[in-house]
Amino acid sequence: MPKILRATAEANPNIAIIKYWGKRDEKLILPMQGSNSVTLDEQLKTRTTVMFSDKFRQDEIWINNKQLTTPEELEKVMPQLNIIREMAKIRLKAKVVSYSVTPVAGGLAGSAAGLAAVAYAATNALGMNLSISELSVLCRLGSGSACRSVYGGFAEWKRGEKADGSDSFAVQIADEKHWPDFRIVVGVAESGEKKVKSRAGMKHTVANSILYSKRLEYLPKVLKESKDAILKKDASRLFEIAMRDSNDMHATMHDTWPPIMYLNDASKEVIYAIHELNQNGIKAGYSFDAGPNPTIFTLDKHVAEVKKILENAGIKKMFVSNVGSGPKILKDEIEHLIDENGNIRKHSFDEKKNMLVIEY
Ligand code: 2P0
Repeated sequence: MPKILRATAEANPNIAIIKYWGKRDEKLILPMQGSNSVTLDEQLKTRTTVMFSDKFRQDEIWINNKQLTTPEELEKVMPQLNIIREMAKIRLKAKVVSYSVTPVAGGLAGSAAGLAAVAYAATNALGMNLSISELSVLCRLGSGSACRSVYGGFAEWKRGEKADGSDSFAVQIADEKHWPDFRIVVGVAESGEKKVKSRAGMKHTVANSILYSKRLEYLPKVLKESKDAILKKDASRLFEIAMRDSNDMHATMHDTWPPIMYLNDASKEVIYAIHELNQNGIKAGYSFDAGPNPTIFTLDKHVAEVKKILENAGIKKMFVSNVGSGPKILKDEIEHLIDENGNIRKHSFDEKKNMLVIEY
């Protein structure tokens, strides 16, 4: 019987503390600057099964039970798959079936978990034995922020200097056990598709923002300071750096022409309320990616107050996450989203049980 080239991986999203916003190489996805992040726990994970087979006539990519068909939808995963095929020296077509608990494209780092899970599942299906740095590069070639999801805990994506991108990958700052009372409260203010996708938004910013060059000047210093604050578990220092960096990134977005504005009224209400909470000492720090959904970094003892703030801003749906772990490979037959014959298994997310249910 021919060997089944199939594997299933799960990966967790990461939330940037020092944000990545801008590329120096569009094709290789090389950033203008370093960034760092914290990996979320399994509540917002993505599970992906990849199978290669000579039975498949064409590549098929499915996310949350919907087949991706347009070039725009396929622009991240296809280059990544093609690079993996090239590395493994195979031409077999692939079926990729993914389920993401993260609202896709809602500015909630969904593509990071998604592209990390594809890289892990595809390379595992082909029996490729890659180092974690090589895997991080492969994740990066799908989506920049995905390269930080290869680690649990806190990670830094090195800008790198080389033109081929071989030194632009993530390294771990501290693992998931380092800071047990660290919490990330993720509010879902909006889960719809955003107006300007990150990829287009950052390109526009690099090309048009006058403030952007100033951002690049100050980032090396805060990258170092934030790493130091993580290692020392200096919460108030880290939360202040995170808020300032989020504000700075959004300032460069507003500074483009025409401007890009991802924050909405609820986001702004959260910003004001967190500053009020922090009046007598910093208890929490907000951070916004390319969307209106607030992410609040805080400590366990302040979670209740933070949740109240989000609720008061009209945000009903939220996740309180611990610091999470890196990707894992699932080996049980029942866990694959594609069966041995290449058929997609029916699957859906059971909100009540808070778990992915697969028909087997
Ligand atoms: C980040 N974001 O560091 C920043 C903060 C959004 C704001 O990484 O073009 O989906 O695939 O490299 O990784 C979103 O951009 O963009 C992002 P590509 P990606 O998390």
